[in-house]
Amino acid sequence: MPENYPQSQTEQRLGLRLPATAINLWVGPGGHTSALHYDPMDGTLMQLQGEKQVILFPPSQLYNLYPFPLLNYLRYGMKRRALYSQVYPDRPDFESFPRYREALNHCQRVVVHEGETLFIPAGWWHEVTSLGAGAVCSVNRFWNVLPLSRALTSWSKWRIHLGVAMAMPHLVASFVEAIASADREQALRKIMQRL
Ligand SMILES: O=C(O)CCC(=O)C(=O)O
Repeated sequence: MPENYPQSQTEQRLGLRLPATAINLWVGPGGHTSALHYDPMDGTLMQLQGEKQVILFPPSQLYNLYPFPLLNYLRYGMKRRALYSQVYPDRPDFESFPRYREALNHCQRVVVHEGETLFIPAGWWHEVTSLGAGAVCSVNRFWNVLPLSRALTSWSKWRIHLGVAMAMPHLVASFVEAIASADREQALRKIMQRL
């Protein structure tokens, strides 16, 4: 790990060694919600100011949470990704998504307070809501899944790699279109933001 990439004590204790991304800063008002999704990497969410409620479901509930279909990658590229659920936990539509009732039997809710770090293992679904009225601030970062056997046997992870491969034709077409467009720079930036 580079020297300028300090690891918190919690991350050390968890045995996280190989960062997969830089640190992301999340600042927003109370009431903001990051929609129910999972990440194909291990994640740590460190709370710097205010509190966040996190609703969690284990990877076993993948299909009870109705992820967007993989075929979306062919049609929309990286726009409607299969790591997002179609269910809104605070107003579930049981008629359209009946298996969500079963997922609720596996649901866990935690509140992350200032100074605390939540470890979210790869494949675990989470919806994150900032609590209170003031500004809420946290940082997260992602870690490569170790040991390798854990990564290789995770279907949640494989289906995302598969999706990215399926998005390639759409992505190439978008690049070609952007390069040919009048506002090339902005069009290219828009594509990069989605990756
Ligand atoms: O804090 C948030 O709103 C989202 C964080 C998140 O999704 C994560 O840490 O993986």
